[in-house]
Amino acid sequence: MVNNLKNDLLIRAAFSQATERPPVWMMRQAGRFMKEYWDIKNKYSFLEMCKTPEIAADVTMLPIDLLGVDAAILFSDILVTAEAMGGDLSFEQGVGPRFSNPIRSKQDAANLSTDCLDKLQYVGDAIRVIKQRLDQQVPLIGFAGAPFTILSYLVEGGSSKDFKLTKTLLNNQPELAHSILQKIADVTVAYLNMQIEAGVNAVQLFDSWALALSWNDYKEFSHQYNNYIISRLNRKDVPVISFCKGSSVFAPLMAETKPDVISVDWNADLLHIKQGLPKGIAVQGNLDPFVLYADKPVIKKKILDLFERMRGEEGFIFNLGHGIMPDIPFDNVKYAVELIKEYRY
Ligand code: 1CP
Repeated sequence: MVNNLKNDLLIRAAFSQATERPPVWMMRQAGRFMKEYWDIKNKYSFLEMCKTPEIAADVTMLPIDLLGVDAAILFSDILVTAEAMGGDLSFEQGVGPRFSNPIRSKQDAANLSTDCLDKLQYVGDAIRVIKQRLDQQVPLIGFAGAPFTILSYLVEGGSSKDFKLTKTLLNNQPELAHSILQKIADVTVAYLNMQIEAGVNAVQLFDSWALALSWNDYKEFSHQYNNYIISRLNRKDVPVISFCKGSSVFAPLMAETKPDVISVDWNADLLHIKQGLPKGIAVQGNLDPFVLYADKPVIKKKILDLFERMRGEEGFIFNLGHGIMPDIPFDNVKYAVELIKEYRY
């Protein structure tokens, strides 16, 4: 494989090649559990941080400099595509993301733009600054939200506990749902290919809330769009990671979309999932992030148990089953990363 990375553990594992230990990075590693994040966040709004390449680069670099993880993930958010399409997005402290113009009618859907890549150029600019800062130390992961998860925010107008409005839309007006999902899928293809063009070394598709769906609804409203996206990426030597909460159940369908890696939530036995996948698909995961609240001997045992379980398997990337919570002690995260970096197969 041709890359100039000084540390390419993540890329090798993603392509199911042998590594001397599992590579480690953590979803939401560039975030609120770090004091240094708040030092920056207290000066700017979240969207200002995303849209100012130098600041996005500063935040992206925090977990590289302070934790020493094996990959950087672009500092941004999955909802920037929805904003570029016309969603009026804000992030309120303690409330989370909000769209003041939720999409509920045919007219709302018709108003969504797909010709909006120019509005996302700041992400390409951020990637170029980050790549310079990284100087090939570790790979940079780009990402986007998957259509169903983005749809849920657009329809609900923000986060949701039960996805009631989204599911009612899927049930009562499936054609309207499909028209929105298709628009999001088209924007996502262009957006991820722009990130690849700008220099990311891997991409992850986040379908965080897929677990809300039944098997049949997942197939109809999530899977086919993820397949549409993944099959249109200019992958070259850029591995594609497919993540959803619900991957314990949906992994066989996710595999049909031919990602290089499936990122698995914490419910399933990771070895069992891996052995059920076609050869050549790697797994990422799957420590319960709540373990990182525990005492260090417990953290150690749970990580080593996972590694023992996965021993001998090529194509394993350590990660959490979902993102780090903001109040997890930094010291525990650092401990986990150091433990993993000392481990040898
Ligand atoms: O107030 C603040 O300081 C902003 C908090 C914050 C941060 C640090 C948000 C708002 N987004 C982010 C960064 C972010 N979001 C990254 C950066 C890279 C990283 O460190 O991993 C990434 C990859 C995301 C992706 C994201 N945003 C997802 C998918 C991943 C997941 O955890 O499932 C989702 C669902 C979002 C929506 C979102 N944006 C922000 C919040 C607090 C949320 C979640 C709200 C909810 O639970 O519905």
